[in-house]
Amino acid sequence: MPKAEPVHSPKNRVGDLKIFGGSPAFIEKLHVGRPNVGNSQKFLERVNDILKRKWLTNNGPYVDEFERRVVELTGVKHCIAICNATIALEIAVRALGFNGEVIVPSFTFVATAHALQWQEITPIFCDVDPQTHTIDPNEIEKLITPRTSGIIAVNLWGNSCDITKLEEIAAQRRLKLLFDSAHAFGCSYQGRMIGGFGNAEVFSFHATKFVNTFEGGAIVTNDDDLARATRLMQNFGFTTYDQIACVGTNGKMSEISAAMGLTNLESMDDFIAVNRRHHKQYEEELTGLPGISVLSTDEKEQCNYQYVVLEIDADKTIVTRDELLQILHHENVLARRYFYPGCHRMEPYSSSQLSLPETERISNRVLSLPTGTSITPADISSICGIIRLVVTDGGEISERLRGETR
Ligand code: T4K
Repeated sequence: MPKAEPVHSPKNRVGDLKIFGGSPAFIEKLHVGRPNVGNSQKFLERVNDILKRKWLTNNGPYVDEFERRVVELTGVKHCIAICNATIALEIAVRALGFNGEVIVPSFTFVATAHALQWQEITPIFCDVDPQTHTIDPNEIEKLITPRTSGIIAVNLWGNSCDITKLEEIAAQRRLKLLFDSAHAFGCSYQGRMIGGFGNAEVFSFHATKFVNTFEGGAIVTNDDDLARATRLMQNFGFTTYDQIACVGTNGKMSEISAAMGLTNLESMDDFIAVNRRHHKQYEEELTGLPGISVLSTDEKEQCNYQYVVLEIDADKTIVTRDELLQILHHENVLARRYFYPGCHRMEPYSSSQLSLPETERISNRVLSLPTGTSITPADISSICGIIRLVVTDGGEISERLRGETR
């Protein structure tokens, strides 16, 4: 597909916006989560090798090598490659013996909650910290009941949770602790790579993640017994050709996915460098705009910078987050309001009428913006130009938008 190029019609006035009759800023749509692809030649060589070997899946050599690379990169003892992170969460939940109730943040992708509910374990939704958007440890204690068996904490956007506090709570209350680190591959906490905390962690290598295996995920753990159990469960429970040790599923990663993963891992540093530059550019170009901030990362830690998260305080911008989203979509900038409205407000979980003030506040003000190797600095300047115009002329824009829908 041809690269999205800005149309040469600068957005100087409100009337230049597509929503009010101007031409769109981009001819092609700009996506959040456009896949990064490393050296495609190298990938195709691997694919040819796979075809020659005629070993396509079931723990082949590429999956082995991919697991070893993840172990090297994270410093964790075991990596079990899985077909996607949702199944990885489900397997980890089962292998850890979670049952009854498990405490999870509501502000996460719905797969975190589904991995529990799918196994008839009740997710108990917890509020999040306004700075990091991760589970608030101070809220957890209130939610623990005799039925609580564990916590799934999410290292959302690659920002780590307060892991020290979570490990303390888990130890004191004898709860299992699983990290959904779908966003946090390549990130660190207090200088240690994410992956080795709690009882286990789960990564996602979905196409939209900065390192992708098309679809893919992994369970990582330092616990030998847990590693053995998850490896069995990921392959129907087979110990040998015809011996079954436990209930299992098919969570295997295919060789072609592992080949993609290995290829992309070779470019991982470049992907991070690009993401980091983009993140910085967004921060710089949007700095000082009233009501607009880019969620920051801890500069002392390693980060993959794969999400650029904008926070919009509508009291100051006048234009709401959803109006800005609508305007950006008209300009072909497909920003996303991840993870609106919070799991506790989503259909399968919304019956409780639970109120989680921070989750509700944050999920009404965040937007994820395009980044990654498909986006250029010029694209970012154009996107920031639109946001600047919208905020600067917020009064006029909101009046026109609201007038038109009256
Ligand atoms: N835990 C957390 C905290 C998660 O965020 C996720 C997944 C999981 C667990 C489960 O991981 P997996 O089971 O998926 O491994 C996307 C991803 O599908 C999902 O992996 C991700 N989190 C979630 C945050 O985002 P959608 O609904 O946004 O996908 P979609 O198809 O709308 O794609 C997003 C954008 O990327 C679109 O603008 C199109 C573009 N895109 C997408 C794909 C797949 C491309 O340009 N090319 C592509 O191949 O969920």
